[in-house]
Amino acid sequence: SRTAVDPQALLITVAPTGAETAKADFPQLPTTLEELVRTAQECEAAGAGMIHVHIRDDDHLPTLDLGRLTDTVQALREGTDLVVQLSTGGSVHDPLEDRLKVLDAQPDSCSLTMGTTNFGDDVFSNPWPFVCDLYQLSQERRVVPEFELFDLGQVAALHRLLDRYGLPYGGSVHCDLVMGVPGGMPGTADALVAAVAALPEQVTSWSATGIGRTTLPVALAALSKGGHLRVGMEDVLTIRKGEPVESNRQLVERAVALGEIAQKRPMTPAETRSLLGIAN
Ligand code: KMH
Ligand code: ZN
Repeated sequence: SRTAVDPQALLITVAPTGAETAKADFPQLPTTLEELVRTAQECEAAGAGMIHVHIRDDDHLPTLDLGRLTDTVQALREGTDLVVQLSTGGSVHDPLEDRLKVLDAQPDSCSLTMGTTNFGDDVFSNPWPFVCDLYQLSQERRVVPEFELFDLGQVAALHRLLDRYGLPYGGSVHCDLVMGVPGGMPGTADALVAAVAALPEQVTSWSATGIGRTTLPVALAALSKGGHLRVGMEDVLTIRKGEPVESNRQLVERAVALGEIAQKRPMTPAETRSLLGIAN
């Protein structure tokens, strides 16, 4: 059974890299293993409990290379206590087979997007049979999924998935609302309230993130509804209008400050493990 988690503890997940931004356009983006581990350490010290990881190759391009993913999980475990979540979303160009193989790197957690989404001019493909295969694989491999919800229809898909295949490994159900993607639900308080109201009863915790200029409205709405926060350069590249983000730590520090206003304190990695049902 899960240990009760302090209701005043706020989980801050950092998503430091993503797959969409080019290093050449944004040199602060952590793309090498060394940069990623240093970023993770800084963000952990600032108050993050979990890291959502996309990796890059030697040319700083997105990759799902299994050797690199495995080395990354190991390096993050050695260098930090953060819960390590690997993205199974990858980039919009990654084949579904490669995205399933991400679980071979044995992360603590994996992202699992609940449906296909228009993603700017691209399509982020998550056909239902793939969602089911990835979910069952996460149960087999004992990897705790984080359900990524880009749209209200994906909340309905989560009901179907849990009804059909039961609870995730570990027994917790943690979701992340990814709002404000052009093609997904808007990053507004109204949309957040609607999505949270529609979550399945099995959900034990949720976070939210708003892309780009929706980052603050979504964070403030999430805090007021009792949710957790995801922040990082995967989702936003400016700290305020016209001012580029200097580091992921800066975004984590801002999340901690927002949490303090809401009388929350950062959740530790150990508490995050307890929240998500991840074995120590
Ligand atoms: N890069 C996006 C196409 C995830 O990490 O699972 C998908 C994404 C979601 O970032
Ligand atoms: Zn991602």
